[in-house]
Amino acid sequence: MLKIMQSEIVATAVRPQQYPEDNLAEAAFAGRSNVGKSSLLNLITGRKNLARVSGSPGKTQTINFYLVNKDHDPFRIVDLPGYGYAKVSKKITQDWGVMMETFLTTRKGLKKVFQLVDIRHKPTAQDVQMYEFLKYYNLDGPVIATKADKVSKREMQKQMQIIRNTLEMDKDAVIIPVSALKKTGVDEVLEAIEQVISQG
Ligand SMILES: Nc1nc2c(ncn2[C@@H]2O[C@H](COP(=O)(O)OP(=O)(O)OP(=O)(O)O)[C@@H](O)[C@H]2O)c(=O)[nH]1
Ligand SMILES: [Mg+2]
Repeated sequence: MLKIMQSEIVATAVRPQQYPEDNLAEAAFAGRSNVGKSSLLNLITGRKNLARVSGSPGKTQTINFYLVNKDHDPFRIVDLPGYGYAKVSKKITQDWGVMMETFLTTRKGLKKVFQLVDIRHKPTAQDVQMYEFLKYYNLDGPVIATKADKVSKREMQKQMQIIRNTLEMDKDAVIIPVSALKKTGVDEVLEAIEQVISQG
């Protein structure tokens, strides 16, 4: 079982020249702004403030690279900037698109992208678009249903089925419910990361 012993931010990028230069294996987190990407990173690394978390959407606007376990079987987790929050200019939306597409289509060490969706809601049109894009490039990894503490056990099953149907996930594709608040789902996410990182 993967254990995260050590983690640190190693790059903050908006363009490829700012990416780490080597092709170390990477897994990335994508999803709507405010869905809980940075919180998930903090949860699995056991670090409260590794990635900045905020109540106001649009906190992470750069591609942030985190080096994990640098002394033993190192890999990177990449926290991607969120999409879908209101009040952004057309220019920022365009820049976001270029930044994401460039990263997702050129990154040699990138194994899979974990798509995060809020367990309470049906995935948005942008979530669907994002997941389709990932599938097209064979980058679709497990889907993470965040904020699982906000629903009952029964509701959880129902919502997961809605997520599966709306994203048109493959039968064998996995959804992992996670709560950063209750600290649940960590082992499942670590196991999924281990699997993704070790793939050829
Ligand atoms: N109840 C609950 N709240 C959560 C959970 N995960 C995140 N949040 C809250 O949701 C808000 C946004 O979390 P972030 O981790 O900053 O979200 P993000 O996806 O990184 O957002 P951007 O950086 O804007 O893309 C914060 O107020 C978090 O405390 C969770 O599992 N349960
Ligand atoms: Mg963030």
